[in-house]
Amino acid sequence: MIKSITTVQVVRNSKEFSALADLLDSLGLERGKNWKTARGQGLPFIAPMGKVEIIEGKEPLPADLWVEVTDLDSIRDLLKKKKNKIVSDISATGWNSRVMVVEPAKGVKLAFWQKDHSEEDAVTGDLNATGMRFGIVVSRWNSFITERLLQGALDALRRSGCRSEDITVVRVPGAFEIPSQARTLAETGKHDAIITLGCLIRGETTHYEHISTEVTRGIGQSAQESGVPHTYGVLTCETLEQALDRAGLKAGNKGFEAAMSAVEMVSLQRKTSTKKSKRKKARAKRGR
Ligand code: DLZ
Repeated sequence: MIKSITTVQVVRNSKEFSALADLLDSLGLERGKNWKTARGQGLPFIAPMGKVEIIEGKEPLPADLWVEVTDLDSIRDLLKKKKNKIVSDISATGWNSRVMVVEPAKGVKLAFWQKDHSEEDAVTGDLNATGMRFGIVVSRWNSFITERLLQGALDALRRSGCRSEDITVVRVPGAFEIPSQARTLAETGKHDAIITLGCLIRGETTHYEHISTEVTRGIGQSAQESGVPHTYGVLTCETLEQALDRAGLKAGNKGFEAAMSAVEMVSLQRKTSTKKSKRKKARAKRGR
């Protein structure tokens, strides 16, 4: 049974190694376990989806590594900011996509590509947070976990282009207090989305079921009644170990994920909301 397939990209020296690692980091790929011997080093990056493609014929292939993205223009902005060498700028392919080739290390060419949106494509949110404003409600209970969630969320927002001054962080005592504060922030009309972060651990909380149900219900209700997207980064775990895994160890960082979902939801809401609801929002803003 196959467990995984790895595409290897060899670079010439440790400087190029770091340059490529920085690039993949900045694109948000998850780092795997690195290795180092007297003869070299390796660092895997885990993509959300991988495939091995066999090709035959005369189709031009300007790179060995092909990275499919959801927002090619934002990737170009990011790569330019990081002073990566763009070998060929965004251009249309003959197969309903756009492609751009970069060379982060000599001879290492990466092609970034995005499928053209066809009429039947579903409407989806983009992951570009430029110009968006976020409120983050984070609880202090189990702060060694929730602070990691907060760092993950801030990291996600900044990497997506959100300015620090457009992020408001509010701390509450425990998870139980998250919904009311989330609603208060949502009702100010100053935030495009609210990100909620907390950590409930069953073993430490006698009323675990009651609190977690109430917190989840309250956050959902605040989202529905305010019309402001809320995302859920409240961990509900059996043990501390499980919580640690979800706050940056084995199972990623749920704060990062909640923040990315918030960016996507704001973008989606902007694309799908009616003129009437946009006018209502603008009126609320003027009245604040
Ligand atoms: C009281 C309590 C307990 C026992 N456990 C947790 C927990 O695991 N995670 C959490 O965020 N908060 C906990 N709390 C605090 C409550 O959420 C709330 O802050 C207090 O009961 C005060 O209203």
